[in-house]
Amino acid sequence: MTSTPNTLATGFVAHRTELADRYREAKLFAGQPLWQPLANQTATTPDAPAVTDAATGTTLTYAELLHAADSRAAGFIAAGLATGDRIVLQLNNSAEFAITFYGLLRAGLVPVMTLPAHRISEISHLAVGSGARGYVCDAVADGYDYRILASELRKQVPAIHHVFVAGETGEFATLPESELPWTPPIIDPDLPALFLVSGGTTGLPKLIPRTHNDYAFNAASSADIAHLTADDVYLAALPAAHNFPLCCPGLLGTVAVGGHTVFTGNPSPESAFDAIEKYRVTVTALVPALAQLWCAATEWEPANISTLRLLQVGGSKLAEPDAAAIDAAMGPVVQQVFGMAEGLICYTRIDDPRELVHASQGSPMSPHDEIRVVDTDGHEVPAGTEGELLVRGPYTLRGYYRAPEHNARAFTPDGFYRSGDLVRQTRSGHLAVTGRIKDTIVRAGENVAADDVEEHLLAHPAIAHTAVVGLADDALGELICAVVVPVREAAAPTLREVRAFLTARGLAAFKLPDQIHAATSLPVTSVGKIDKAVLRGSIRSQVGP
Ligand code: OOB
Repeated sequence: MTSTPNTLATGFVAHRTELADRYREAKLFAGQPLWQPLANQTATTPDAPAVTDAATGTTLTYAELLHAADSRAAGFIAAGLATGDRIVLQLNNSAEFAITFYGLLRAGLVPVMTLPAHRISEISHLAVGSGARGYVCDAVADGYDYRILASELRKQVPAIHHVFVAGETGEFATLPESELPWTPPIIDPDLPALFLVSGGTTGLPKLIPRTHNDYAFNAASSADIAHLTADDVYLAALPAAHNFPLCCPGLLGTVAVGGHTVFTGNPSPESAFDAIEKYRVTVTALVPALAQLWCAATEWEPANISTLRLLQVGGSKLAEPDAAAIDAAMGPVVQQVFGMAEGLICYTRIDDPRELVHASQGSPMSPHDEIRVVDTDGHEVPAGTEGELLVRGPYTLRGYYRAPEHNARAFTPDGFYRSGDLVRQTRSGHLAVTGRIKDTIVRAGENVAADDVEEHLLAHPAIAHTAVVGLADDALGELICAVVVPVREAAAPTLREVRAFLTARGLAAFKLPDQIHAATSLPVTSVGKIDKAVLRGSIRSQVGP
């Protein structure tokens, strides 16, 4: 086994570049550790509620959260961990998540933010890639025993010396606590504070270093755009380690303004609506499939959710009619969010006209975000034309961690990240996401964007959800296969009906589905996006190779 040096140096040290000078002159960066806002809020409003665990009803004030984080930090250090060590963090949504996350930051340890749905192949890959020395997990959550994963990880990755378990620890150590005196180490705010994992649905996830400076900027700017104040209550319903509920504005943005974050591990409307009513939640973030479910549930769920003023929806494309339907059901609450763990976040703004909020995925968070929309030759296309989105900016990565070969392809020579997303940009600077470069089907030599066909299919009154995938075919290269989930109590339309419907909507003949499969649900990734790789596999196993 090759040994990985114990270093956080990323090979692209942002603060030495001319761009970093530009950001510094614009005073974008606080030059402080990412935990600083927690310490500041504790100094000003120690008794204000900071985090609540909806499952147990436990609330910690700012003073209690900082104290709990510090005793955890002291515990990690007493266990033998040292500043700069990477720790794989895999906790479900709970107050323990916040305590442990801030504990790691206060100790100068660097969390690798994995999601509860990750399993041994992803966790061991991320542990090796980050050179981690420790792993923190729940004992059992959502019916899954993470201690089994932990044992396997210890076998596969001997560098993992420390395993800490929340709950019944089994053979492992408990989440550490120590009241020994200890002071947080001085850190370089241009080094990574944490690693996010890439959200791509193909291949193994990659490590995205986020510095103290860039991530604090992400949190503060997002809070500003959400008009977040100390009176806001943010519900973390998506997995809290994901960039969206963690920092857009999420937990970190809420802490930045002294607000209250409520964690729930159960985003179903039955459970989440009760939490909204009980804690008077004002802001939350969902993926489109959940937002649609909530929208439908407003018809039968009795809980009063009228405190909710902002429902952020992102992670995958929210279709225009669905955005309008949510507003109609819940008041003008929708904010579309098009973001990526790699950096760039686009938001619709609270005072944008509602039609724009429904029809676009927003505009970049910072005036310092530089956007290019390019054709396959890398030339910029005019406004209104579809192209690949390239981005460079103060909080967008300059390279994946320890991935020089991949970085050579993923960035332009002048440092723009090639997002792989297809977008159209309006003259006002708003972006509409039109697809993914890899999410195209090549049928008889024609390129068909899956999203394009999906949007037309969703207009069918009997179709609630759909995903369009390509299936290998000897004659045509690929066939267009539509998997549809019918609306409640409706039968899925037949292939003939769907083709007639799409033709009537003016869809080109070469984009019409060749196959249709009815399903009761669609497989989703760790954060709830449709998992097309799994879908393709299951269709293949149904119809044969
Ligand atoms: C968020 O982050 P990731 O890293 O899990 O996934 C990023 C990718 C984007 O490149 C894009 O392909 C897709 O997810 N995406 C959207 C979208 N938001 C993300 N595609 C269409 N419409 C949208 N609104 O997913 C993420 C991170 C922070 C905030 C929000 C989402």
